[in-house]
Amino acid sequence: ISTERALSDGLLGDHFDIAVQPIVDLKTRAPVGGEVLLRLNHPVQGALSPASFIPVAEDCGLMPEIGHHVLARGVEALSALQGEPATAELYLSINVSSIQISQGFLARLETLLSAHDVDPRRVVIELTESMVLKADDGRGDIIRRIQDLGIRVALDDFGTGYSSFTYLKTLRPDIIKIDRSFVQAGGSAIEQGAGVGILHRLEALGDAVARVCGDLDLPMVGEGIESERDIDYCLRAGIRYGQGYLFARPMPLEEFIMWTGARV
Ligand code: G
Ligand code: G
Ligand code: MN
Ligand code: NA
Repeated sequence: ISTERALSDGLLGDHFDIAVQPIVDLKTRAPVGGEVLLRLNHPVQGALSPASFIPVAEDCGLMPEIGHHVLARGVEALSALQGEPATAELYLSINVSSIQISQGFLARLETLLSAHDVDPRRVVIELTESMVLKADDGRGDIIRRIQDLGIRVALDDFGTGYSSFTYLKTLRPDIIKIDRSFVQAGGSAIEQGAGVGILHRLEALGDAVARVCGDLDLPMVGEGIESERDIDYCLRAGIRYGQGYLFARPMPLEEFIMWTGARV
């Protein structure tokens, strides 16, 4: 069957789920939050990767509905974390696709937060820079109103687009997520036999990105931390927080609550 069909089956049959990956303070290794990641477990096709089905969902118009589902599950997850003293302070970072950002999104988010009595300061909305945020298309205003509620906005995959630095001015994010290509170029990639020339170029670009964000006092989260070398690089570059397989893979919410509860 087609991916489009699997997506509509997924919505009808409630086969979408979320996984959560811990985000830690790289100095203490204590968890500070988690990233909510969408999963689709199709009864026939098995687990499908969001990297492949999200573009299809956007093309066939199903992304808003899938996005609403993730948002609701993310806020419910925050409410569950609030129930345990050990995890009540953690934040969750929810990926939002550009086509979801509308007046309706803002209203929905506010309704969810008050229905579940969740503090907006524990919500991070993760946007990718590859979704072009033109200052004049109205999304910039909505993003500012999201921030006015106390919700933080993170810029994902930072440094991989064409105009990264201009986004810092137009969007004014609260958190920057440093793409794993930079983290690993400065850290573990050399062990994995990547070419030295490309690594040096990536490392120089990563250093520049980290320096600009550091100068702006923007907290940074290093992605794709797979070895101690990646942690060392992040701390040298001023990247205080991180996520990656070295700490934990994305996991079901119940596991995330146990994992973080045992470590905070
Ligand atoms: O979890 P995984 O590495 O398979 O995710 C692959 C890609 O899909 C990542 O780029 C991630 O940001 C994106 N992604 C995961 N969950 C969501 C989601 O709920 N909404 C959107 N828009 N993107 C997501
Ligand atoms: O940037 P984005 O939101 O797409 O990143 C989330 C994706 O990164 C998820 O698909 C997650 O599974 C993946 N991921 C998380 N940690 C690691 C890691 O240490 N190494 C690699 N290769 N991918 C990771
Ligand atoms: Mn992300
Ligand atoms: Na990313």
